[in-house]
Amino acid sequence: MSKKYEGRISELVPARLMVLLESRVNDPRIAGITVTDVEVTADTRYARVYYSLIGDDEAKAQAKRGLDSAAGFLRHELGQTLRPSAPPNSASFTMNRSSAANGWPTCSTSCANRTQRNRSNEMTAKLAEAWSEAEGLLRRAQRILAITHVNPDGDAIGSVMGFTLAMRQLGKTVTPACQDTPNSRNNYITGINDMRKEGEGVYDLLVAIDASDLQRLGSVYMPAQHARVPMLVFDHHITNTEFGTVNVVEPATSSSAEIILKLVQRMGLRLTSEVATALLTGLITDTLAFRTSNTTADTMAAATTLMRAGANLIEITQRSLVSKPFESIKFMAAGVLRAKVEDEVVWATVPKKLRAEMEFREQRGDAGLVSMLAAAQEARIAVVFVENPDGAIEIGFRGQPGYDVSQVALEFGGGGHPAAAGCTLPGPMRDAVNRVLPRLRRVVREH
Ligand SMILES: [Mn+2]
Repeated sequence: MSKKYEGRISELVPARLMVLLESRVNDPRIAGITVTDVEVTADTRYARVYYSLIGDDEAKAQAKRGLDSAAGFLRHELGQTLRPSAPPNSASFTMNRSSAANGWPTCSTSCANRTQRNRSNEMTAKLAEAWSEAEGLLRRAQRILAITHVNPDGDAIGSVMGFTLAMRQLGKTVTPACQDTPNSRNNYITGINDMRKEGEGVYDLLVAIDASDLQRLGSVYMPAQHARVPMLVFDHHITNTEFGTVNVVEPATSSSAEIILKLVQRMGLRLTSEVATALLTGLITDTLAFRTSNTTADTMAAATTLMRAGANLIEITQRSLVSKPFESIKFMAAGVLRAKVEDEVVWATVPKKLRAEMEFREQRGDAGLVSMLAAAQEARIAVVFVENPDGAIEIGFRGQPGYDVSQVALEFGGGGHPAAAGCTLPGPMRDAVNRVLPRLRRVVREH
């Protein structure tokens, strides 16, 4: 499974570019091009895009002009995804129009398979190298800012706190940070009150945990201050854009917490019951208590290790997953009543005013509605559209085994896992629904 995932990650940045070209640039001159590969220099200042095009010289000349005029826009948009190590104005994006990639479409199947296999071996070697570079960066660092993603879930909080508590054993100053306040249900995690909401300060290493792209770090990441500080990424999202200086990305792993456990073991740190409690929270919430398809034998082994170290499975499951305020149960029930099943897609919209009507204090999120709807036997995919206070529509997807919703989320600028993903679109609600539902119906139809 991991080989399949590894092969796919390296296709995600080209995929993101293709989406930008098709849905945002909208220039007929570049309609026929296919982005085949993107190389980004280690300092991320230069990107070289390989593309192929079937057509005569005139069509190629037209495409060249189209790409030249779109380069500024693409550079900006990609900069939102990749981390610029210099202020955006001085970042450079080079469209490579060499014929290097022109032969690819005529490549035979065996050639394509060979490319895939080489890529897979390269990825394994790359990951091993990333792990040892990560360890080196951490050992050398003295002041670490550990950032997790906006609207943090249990894995975000558990893995960033597990990391923080473990690295402090080495005498380092570690500051955990997240743009948004963690849910109070996670208050049993030691040190959670140390979490800061901004990234101001002098740091010699940034560590991004459980975030698939730079934007997910929200306002904690401050380009003016942080762009020249090395960044280490630990993540398990298949849609990770590898925006760090060093990227430890393992999409076949259940949770970022499982990756942080490996880090603790590799670095010979003590697995205290506080560290184990934080990390087991990540495992439990990202697998919905070992029920989702990302749960592997390795996940269960990791859970055993964490329990032996003193983490209480029953209490953590109860507090981080099962128990919730009664008002949130009522809110979810109201959402369920609004849901419909059409063409094997179960979907519901949650307008802003529903929160007020149900006296639901939380301003964001779906209170678990999409996971509940995903239980519908009549549907293959579940989707919930939540209108945020600012009018943006936050969309959560769940797919049954074999249905990949991460690709759909990615196409709409989001990300996630094959079985659970999300994205945010501009409002109004009706526009977001009209864009997303037909795409999901196609996933079901083409399955
Ligand atoms: Mn996670």
